[in-house]
Amino acid sequence: MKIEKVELRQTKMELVSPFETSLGVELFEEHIMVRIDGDGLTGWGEVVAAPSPSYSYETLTTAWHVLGDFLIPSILGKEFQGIADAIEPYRWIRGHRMAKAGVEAALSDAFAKAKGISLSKFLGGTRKKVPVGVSVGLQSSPAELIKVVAGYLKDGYKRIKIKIAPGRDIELVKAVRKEYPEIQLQVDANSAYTLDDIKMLQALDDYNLQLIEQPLGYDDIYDHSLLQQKLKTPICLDESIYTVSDTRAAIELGSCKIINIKPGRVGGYTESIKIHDYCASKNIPVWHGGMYESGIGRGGNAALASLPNFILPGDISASKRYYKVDIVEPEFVINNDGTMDVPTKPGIGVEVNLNLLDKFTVRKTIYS
Ligand code: OSB
Ligand code: MG
Repeated sequence: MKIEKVELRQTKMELVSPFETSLGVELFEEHIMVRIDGDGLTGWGEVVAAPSPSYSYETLTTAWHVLGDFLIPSILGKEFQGIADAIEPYRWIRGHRMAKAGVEAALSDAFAKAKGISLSKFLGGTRKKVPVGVSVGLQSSPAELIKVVAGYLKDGYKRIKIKIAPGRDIELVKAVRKEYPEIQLQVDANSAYTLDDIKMLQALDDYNLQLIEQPLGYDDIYDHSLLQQKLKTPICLDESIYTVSDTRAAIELGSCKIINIKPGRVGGYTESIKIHDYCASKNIPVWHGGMYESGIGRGGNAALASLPNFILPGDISASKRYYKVDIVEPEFVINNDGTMDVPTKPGIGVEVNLNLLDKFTVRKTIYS
């Protein structure tokens, strides 16, 4: 396929409810949509960088810069046989994984469409439905949290993840467990604690949590190994894992028993699959994280999560859990059994609604 044109759009979509974590509060989701055209085909990808460098050092501005000045010029006008040679021209760029992942997603969508197969099949997925859960932000009180969780359980979600932060942790977990002794429950600290908080973290062992996500430093692997030795609950790393090499270090050191994979965080599907395969070879389950993607990114997430070692439910919720209207048709929905159907049509398997996309676009540049 020849890469004839690339379009970048920064979008701004209002969330149905504010999302609070230990990193701050979000009311809108601003991402960059990548559209790649060639051979009469169109591929779509989503760059999950945020306005500020909080979850990741990347921002909308750094991603736009790296995309426009380095990533897009490296592939524009060139002809590629497949995804392996299409990502080669920009492999020299260090870091900036969210920007790279958006490009690899758009390329993969286009290549899958060229073959007439779903992205799931293109990536090596084996399942038609994937188990999904919901990530619940910090709420104003334990009572409010119970109300919100009740709503999601009613919607069909079988796994609840709650965000925790210092001073807003054990009592939230206690309240949810009291109300729902049996549900699959996990917590995400987004790096809010240190080894000095070991007493509180050990107290979480009493609540039968599926996992504790990223309790310590966002770039730490070693301290997590010390913590895991002192906890019964499995630690799952999110922020600390960028590569299969990080994954190997974390598993060999005993820093975690579970890995969260987000293609944006690790630089695309190719690295995601390497991490998935390595974890499978070590009997380490993985699950698919989320970055509040629009339907464009969500289609890719559902496809990747259909690979066999994505064992635990993903943070891949229905479109309406995030947005009043999504920019794809059909929107993503959840089944009664807590699963989501993996799209079967070619590529990401959903159509982008260009009118709606225009409505949410705040900045656009075309490269050709
Ligand atoms: O830590 O998993 C996280 C969203 C943005 C940044 C980081 C995280 C999250 C989520 C949301 O937890 C998951 C979702 O998309 O539903
Ligand atoms: Mg997380």
